[in-house]
Amino acid sequence: GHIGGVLWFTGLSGSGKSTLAVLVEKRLFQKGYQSYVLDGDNVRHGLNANLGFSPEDRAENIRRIGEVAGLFSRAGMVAITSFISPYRSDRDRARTAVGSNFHEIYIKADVAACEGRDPKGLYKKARSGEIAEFTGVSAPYEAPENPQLVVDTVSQDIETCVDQIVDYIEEHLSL
Ligand code: GGZ
Repeated sequence: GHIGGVLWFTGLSGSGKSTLAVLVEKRLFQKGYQSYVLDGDNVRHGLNANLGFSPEDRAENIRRIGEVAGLFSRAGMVAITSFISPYRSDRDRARTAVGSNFHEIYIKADVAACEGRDPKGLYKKARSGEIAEFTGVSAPYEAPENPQLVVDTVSQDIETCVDQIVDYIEEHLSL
């Protein structure tokens, strides 16, 4: 039957989460599935506009996103969440809020690779101290220990990564 799910992307800034989220959403749309990307643009600017990047604010950011993603999932849609979500405990809480149908997908790229890309110049600002508590530079990133899927964006091109995620979805979500 048609049931929804949550594809919970986690990874550093610049790892490719948002790029992949949008491309996966497009592929799901072409297959006739309802999906929706939750990301900084539509969540941090709205629902979570009062939150910053302290550990407490990140925890609350992820808590709310977990609840919203759970609602999408229960409405029968596939929510693709694109947030760094650096703390294991916060991701585990999101998993609990969603229930089964939570799929943790590690968008894997190390700090050196992300810093080399630095599309928005944020790593540069983090190194100079202009941005404080920047994940991977001056704030921690706790890599997933048992993710459902690891997508390596350093050693694979973007289309291969999209294919890997879509293949996973077709195998593990009952859409
Ligand atoms: C990390 C920051 C920070 C700090 C602003 N640390 O590359 P981006 O710009 O578009 O993605 C980053 C985004 C991270 O927000 P999340 O909601 O995903 O973070 S978390 O899950 O940890 O709550 C980056 C920008 O916001 N950004 N300051 N200090 N990223």
